[in-house]
Amino acid sequence: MEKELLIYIDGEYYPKSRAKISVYDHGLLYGDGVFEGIRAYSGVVFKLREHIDRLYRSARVIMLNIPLTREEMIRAVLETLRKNNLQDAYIRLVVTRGIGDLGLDPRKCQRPTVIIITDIIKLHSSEAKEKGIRAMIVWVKRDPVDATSHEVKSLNYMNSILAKIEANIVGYDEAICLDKNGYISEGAAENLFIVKNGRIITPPTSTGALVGITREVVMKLAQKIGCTAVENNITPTDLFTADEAFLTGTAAEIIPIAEVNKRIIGDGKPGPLTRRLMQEFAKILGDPNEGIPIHQ
Ligand code: PXG
Repeated sequence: MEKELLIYIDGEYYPKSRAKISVYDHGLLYGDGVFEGIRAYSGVVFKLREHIDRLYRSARVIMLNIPLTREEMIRAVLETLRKNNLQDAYIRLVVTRGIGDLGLDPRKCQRPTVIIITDIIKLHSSEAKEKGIRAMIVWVKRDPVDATSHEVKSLNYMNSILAKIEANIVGYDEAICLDKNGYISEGAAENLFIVKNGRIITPPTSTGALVGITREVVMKLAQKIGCTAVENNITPTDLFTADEAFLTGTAAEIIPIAEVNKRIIGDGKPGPLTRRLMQEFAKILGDPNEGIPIHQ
């Protein structure tokens, strides 16, 4: 039998089939917790420190005291990868409010649950990267910044799941959410960019979008190749008439958008700037300066 992956739960390692938490955990009962999705490429955990910083920022907003220091958390992630002998991996870090009673009061939860899953990554189809995807602006509005917006990367993902369901039922590859003012916010689990007159534009996080790590990397890469990258409100019309459009995310990396609600973006093929950014992005993956090596 193939050796099972080991999962970290509260300092202990369990084989995948036996890695379980209580049904009284408020992460399950209320989506009360925070998480990160991270990747390792060729033995380097890409932007690990940035992900850890975002995790602790999310935790601060929901007043969750993570029982590990950032350095301990980094060591635990690396150790889990080493135990599983992984070089290229998808890493899911979850910190829940922990075990409580059936009421939602978080004060009943004594100790947060810390989970680190490291697994092989299921790649997006290469066809999506070569041809671009078909996306749909859905009726589900991105939760606003005075509610459960994705400014906090919480376990409460119903907003994104509803959006994804809408795209699924009509056969689109991805969903795009507007904010409550009608501006583009982001995809179900990706940030969105458009290219107009050689400039790249992404919506501000005041639309409820996540401060994506890939989003930051792409904005820096754009500047490096001499292209202006700005945050600005994007209307559906701006998106329909963009020269190019693409999505970014840890799992997605950079994915060109070929079509939105049946409007062809540009000439319907991945545009030159999108392709250039995809090339630049591929170059930094696995670079020890762009993350933390698993074996140090
Ligand atoms: N927006 C949202 C709402 C997200 O959940 C991104 C943007 C991109 O952020 P990063 O930091 O990854 O560049 C995300 C990413 C998956 C998956 O397996 C991805 C995410 C969450 C859950 C699953 O595709 N988040």
